[in-house]
Amino acid sequence: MMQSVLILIKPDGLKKSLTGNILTRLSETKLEIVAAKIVRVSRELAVEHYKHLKDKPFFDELIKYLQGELHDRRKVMALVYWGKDAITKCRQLAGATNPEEADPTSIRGSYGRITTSGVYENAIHVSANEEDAEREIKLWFMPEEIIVDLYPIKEIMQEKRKLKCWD
Ligand code: DAT
Ligand code: MG
Repeated sequence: MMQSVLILIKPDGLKKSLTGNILTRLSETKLEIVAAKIVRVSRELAVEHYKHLKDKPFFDELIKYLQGELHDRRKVMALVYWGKDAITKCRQLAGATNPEEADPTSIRGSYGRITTSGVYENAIHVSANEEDAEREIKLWFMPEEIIVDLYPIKEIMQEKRKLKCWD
């Protein structure tokens, strides 16, 4: 089944200079990258992304982690991969959520750790299923930032909207 999936290289992955290694591992899937960017993560974006975990005791630390406050790297790399069984392939390569339980050859098994305060630093986010993928891709990307039409769009006219452009 053709699927799209949101991948985030989290602040620990960036701080540890793992971007290249992680992208190399993901390239084993032969999936196509259809969107990519570096994002400064607002609290609102982080809370919306992880809203299914808002009642967990680790939620506040998790939000700080995604925002880069634990690593002094206030950015993540966001990508959309597209292709056959994209979610299954990327989840498999990423490994289990808990990096100590992840297959040691997986991305999280290789590069993740649990901090002394109990945060799972697992280097990478991968959407868990098609419903999550659609919600997350729409949260992190505008339609024009993705080079293929993944989901239906509508066009709206917006006047008096302030835009930054090159001088
Ligand atoms: P996944 O990232 O594998 O989809 P998830 O959506 O259940 O897993 O959790 C999102 C993130 O929250 C996960 O990458 C790390 C953190 N997390 C999950 N369970 C945790 C726990 N028991 N203790 C600490 N952090 C946890
Ligand atoms: Mg998840």
